[in-house]
Amino acid sequence: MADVREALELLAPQLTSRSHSLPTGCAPVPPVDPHRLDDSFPLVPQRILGDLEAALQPDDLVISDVGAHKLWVAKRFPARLPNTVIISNGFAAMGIGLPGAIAAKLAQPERRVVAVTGDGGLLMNIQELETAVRLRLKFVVLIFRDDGYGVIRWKQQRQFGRTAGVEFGNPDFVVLAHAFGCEGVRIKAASELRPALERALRANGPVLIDCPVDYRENDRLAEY
Ligand SMILES: Cc1ncc(C[n+]2csc(CCOP(=O)(O)OP(=O)(O)O)c2C)c(N)n1
Repeated sequence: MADVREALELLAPQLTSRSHSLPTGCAPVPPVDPHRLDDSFPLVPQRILGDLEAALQPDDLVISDVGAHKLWVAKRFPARLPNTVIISNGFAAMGIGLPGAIAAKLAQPERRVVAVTGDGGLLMNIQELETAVRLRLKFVVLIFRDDGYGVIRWKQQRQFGRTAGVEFGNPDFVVLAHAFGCEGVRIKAASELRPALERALRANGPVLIDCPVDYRENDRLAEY
């Protein structure tokens, strides 16, 4: 605890300037990740994001909810143009993905939009599918489904060697989508994802894609 002004005045003289090795505007180019071609099922996060990148144009919009999927988007999904990857950070409120996609389509109807979300975050605001259907908005919701609070499960396991209170049962997302009057697709093999994304991006209304994910890959998040 300290008085902010006093602390800053003491710290400021200790700052030294640092030279940046990269010119402004350039990011280091990450290595090509071989897991982007992984055919295993449930899908690894790298494969899901690789297929998403392949299905999208550089000016399409990706909006991420909060959870392990967000860490993957933040670290491994390249924003090819400014303001094309929007992430709930800071207070990091779960549940923003689906309403965020609705807001994006209302603000910029011509843009193609994909909300990337965990099953937990999606279920916090699933009622907004009614809004999307009523307003006839076209966008895709890509669910990283792991039947639990993935990032919390991962952190508990790393910190305590066990988990508690992080598993839950999901509704059948395809049936739920139909109940709201929109399309729902379940991915049953890695090869199905990219064509499903491409079809969903051409659809006439919101489409939910239920994509099972293998979060055992999360430890690789620290690799680069
Ligand atoms: C409204 C809200 N409640 C709780 C949290 C804490 N929290 C952050 S991530 C997370 C779990 C996310 O689970 P899920 O949406 O299924 O995504 P996954 O981690 O499985 O990708 C929780 C509970 C939060 N950020 N916001």
